[in-house]
Amino acid sequence: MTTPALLPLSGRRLPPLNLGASAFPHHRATLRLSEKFILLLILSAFITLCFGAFFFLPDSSKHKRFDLGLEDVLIPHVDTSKGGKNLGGFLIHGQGHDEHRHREEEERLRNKIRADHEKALEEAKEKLKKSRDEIQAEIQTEKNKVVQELKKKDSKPLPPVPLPNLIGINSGEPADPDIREKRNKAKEMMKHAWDNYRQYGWGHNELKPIARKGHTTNIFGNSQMGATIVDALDTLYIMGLHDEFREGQEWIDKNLDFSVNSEVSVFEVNIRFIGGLLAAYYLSGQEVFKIKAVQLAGKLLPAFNTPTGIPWAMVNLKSGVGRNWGWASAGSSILAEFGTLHMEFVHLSYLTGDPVYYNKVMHIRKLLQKMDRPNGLYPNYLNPRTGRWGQHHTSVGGLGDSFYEYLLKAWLMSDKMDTEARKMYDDAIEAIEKHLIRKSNGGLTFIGEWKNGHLERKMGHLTCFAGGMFALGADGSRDDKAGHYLQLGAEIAHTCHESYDRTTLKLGPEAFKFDGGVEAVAVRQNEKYYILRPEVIETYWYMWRFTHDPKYRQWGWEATQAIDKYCRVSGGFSGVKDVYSSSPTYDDVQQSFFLAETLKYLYLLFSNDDLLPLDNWVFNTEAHPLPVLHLANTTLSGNPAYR
Ligand code: DMJ
Repeated sequence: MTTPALLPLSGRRLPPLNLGASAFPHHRATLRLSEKFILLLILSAFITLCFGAFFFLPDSSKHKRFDLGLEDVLIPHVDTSKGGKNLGGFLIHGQGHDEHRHREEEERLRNKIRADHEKALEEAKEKLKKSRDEIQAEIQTEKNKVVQELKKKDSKPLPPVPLPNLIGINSGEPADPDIREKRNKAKEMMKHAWDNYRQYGWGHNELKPIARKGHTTNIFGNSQMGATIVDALDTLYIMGLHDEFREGQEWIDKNLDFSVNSEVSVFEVNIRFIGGLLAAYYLSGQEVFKIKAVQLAGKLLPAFNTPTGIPWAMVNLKSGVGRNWGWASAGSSILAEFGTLHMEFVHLSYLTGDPVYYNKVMHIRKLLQKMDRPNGLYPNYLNPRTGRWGQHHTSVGGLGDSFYEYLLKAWLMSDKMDTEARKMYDDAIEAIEKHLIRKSNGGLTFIGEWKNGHLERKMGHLTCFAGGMFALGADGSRDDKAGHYLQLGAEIAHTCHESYDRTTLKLGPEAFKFDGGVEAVAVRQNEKYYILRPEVIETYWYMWRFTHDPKYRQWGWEATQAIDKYCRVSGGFSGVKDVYSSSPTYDDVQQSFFLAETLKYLYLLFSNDDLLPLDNWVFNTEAHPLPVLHLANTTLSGNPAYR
């Protein structure tokens, strides 16, 4: 799923504060000070003000507050032993009361204020004497203390659960030297992408390989969450890049912090971060990944606090406040977003023994089951307040795609016990085949988009994942139509290959048409880009696993070469803006999914099938492998792990 019209990141940094040469004789330059430092200055100014007020305002205690003939005065006091009457913390004393004691009291207070004031001024002066680096180091130490405290609070020990069958983690070396070389090429590309991110973008979400600096988009919020590190971990692991894996683990252990005032996409954070952390945990056995995944999941839960339980698209990790994308039809949540949580959330319940995650996603499923579906199709938009569909648009590409994928994968992941998910998948695919899948005049099978009863004859790069999905779902299909679905998968793979082959760069456009004499070609300028997406290669890999037809490896190799030739730059890999142009310009973004998915699928395509076998592993929509949970002789909700 992609989110159209990604908004620029709204950085919320404090503006640089110019204190000038007189404030900092040794530091003439403009300094950007931390919040703490600014607070200190404000505090010091405030104390000065109080101090001044105390000395220079007229002495109010000498004035009579009430002219009742009693000439009473009000002074702050709480001692009632002198026979006075306590009125809300103030003591009323009669005329002739010991004025001496009164003055002493005043003097004592003045002295105390003077001493406090001087102490605060001294402290402030001391701070100002320190260099910028020293101040920053102090602030960092304070921050670390807080993070450690939070860590202690958050990392309650999780109950031990039996680990599922983790087969085929370190296998896959092909005997054929030619295939081995191709596999090594995928690994070398991974190393190039990682090393450059390591050098120029470390800790940022993504890399700008040409500007050679960090990059982010609004899906990750406004903080540096190291999206590329988390997304890349399992690819590094299966490629045997263990030093790089350890570097990533260390960064995550020390720096990945979710207590940040940052609004993130629930879907993206789930598939990339929770999926990535869970896969890293299962592959490596390192507890830190499981703990981080559970901490993060806890931060996403407030997104489900809507009248229907359909989550908001975005949530602020600190405040828990959620909302939807401004561009979504009638304030709706998006099918591919709230419908792509199931795999990760079931694993979270399995690993923690806490049913809360499982219940959230099952609630979504139950709600969807009850709803009317126009022509049997699921619209992309659902309003989380009213529980009603928004616009009747249906897509197997952006906004819809991974919802269908997760129905199938929920069934596979449950060791085929979750037959309810399989039924929903079968029903949905039948409706899609009837209303959305067509053959072009030139004989290419394509999946169009359904818009208010009309079929748009356009297919997105994202939709190309469906070839692999049909093949994966062939076994176990209704009416034993395995052959039919494998064939459908092959036809989609062929169409998507054509969309690559009909370009100058041999890389696929974002969307392509089957209309007005055009076949598998992008027409609009803003649909001609390639941003290192994985879906076509993903389908080649599934088709290879199920058929072993060498053409899929051949097509995968063509894509590898094209990416290496046109997207590789010295600072990493970049997307290109026009795949039909012989001198393309770069978009200067190395997407985290390039490391998580594109390069992983290429590596798997040139590996033997015993690396992460599909009977034991199910890949989430970001290509993070999660093991099948063998919950034999029980239903999901009846499994003790979920109670
Ligand atoms: C990935 O983040 C995931 O595959 C998602 O489901 C949709 N597409 C992007 C990459 O294209």
